[in-house]
Amino acid sequence: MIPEVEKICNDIRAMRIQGAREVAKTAFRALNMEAQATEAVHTQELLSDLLETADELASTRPTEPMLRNSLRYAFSQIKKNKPSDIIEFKEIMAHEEKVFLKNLDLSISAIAEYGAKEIRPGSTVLVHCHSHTVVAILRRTQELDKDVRVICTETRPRYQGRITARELVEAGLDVTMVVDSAARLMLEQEKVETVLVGADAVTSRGDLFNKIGTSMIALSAYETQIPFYSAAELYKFDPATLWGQMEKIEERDPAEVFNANEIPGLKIRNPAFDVTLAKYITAYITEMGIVPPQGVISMVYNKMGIENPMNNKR
Ligand code: RUB
Repeated sequence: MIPEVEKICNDIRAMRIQGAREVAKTAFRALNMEAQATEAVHTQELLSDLLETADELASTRPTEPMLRNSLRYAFSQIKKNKPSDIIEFKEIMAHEEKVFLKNLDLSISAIAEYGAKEIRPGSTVLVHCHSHTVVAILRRTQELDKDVRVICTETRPRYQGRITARELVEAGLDVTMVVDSAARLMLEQEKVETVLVGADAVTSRGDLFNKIGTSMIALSAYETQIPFYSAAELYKFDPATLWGQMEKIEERDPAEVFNANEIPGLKIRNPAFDVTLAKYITAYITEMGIVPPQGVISMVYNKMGIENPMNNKR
């Protein structure tokens, strides 16, 4: 692997690059960088080098199907185009990177449009962590002069809420930050009308994997009857869950939480994500429209142009 790609892997692990879509975009770019820098002579040799690089990239964040799906897409395009030599191989990779990134731009614009329509002018939205997709929706509400107020959690232990806060304040929104455990109180006190979070993984049952703490907020929203939305590109769908495989929850360095040496004997756990069951989710905001959790699979089949196998069952 070239040093630039090694650095990218480290940056993703250390969360200098964070948020599922940014991780996926960067991984695709890294794969192309590796292809362009190759000294391989045969296409087969380059393919096996890239498979190794892809494994390394995919292992950087275990709870990220969008990362794995984007790498899979790159290989599917290589397979489809059957490059006859290294030059053609490189051209395909460069072209596919452009296509992939352009499509992601189109998706996020569509999600921003659908999401912004769903938010009532003058209302208050509660968000958690930092999602580029959620920020895009809220920026769009600002362009539409919707005068939306935002409550954002700080998001322990890595404080991604600060990124959200900075980006939204810069976009001109009225933003208030609270500690994570104040979310329940804020829903009522601040008369929140919409809870809006991103997505790391969506399963075949429509369950959502997102930043740790999301499920507690979803439960509170359910209890207080406040609609709970997740803004999720269909690339967040994990096909492995169709066959019953559980999404892995990334467990990060305990030192992000606290220096355990200060209290000898103390144990610390640091799970990065949790699961919110479909029944607590009002809808997913996807690039193909707003759908209830049960509808995500049909959308995925639709987008990928795959016939839903259940349609043929009698
Ligand atoms: C970020 C997070 C985000 C999703 C979606 O977690 O949970 O809600 O990744 O983000 P982390 P996006 O900071 O650990 O990566 O909308 O940008 O894909």
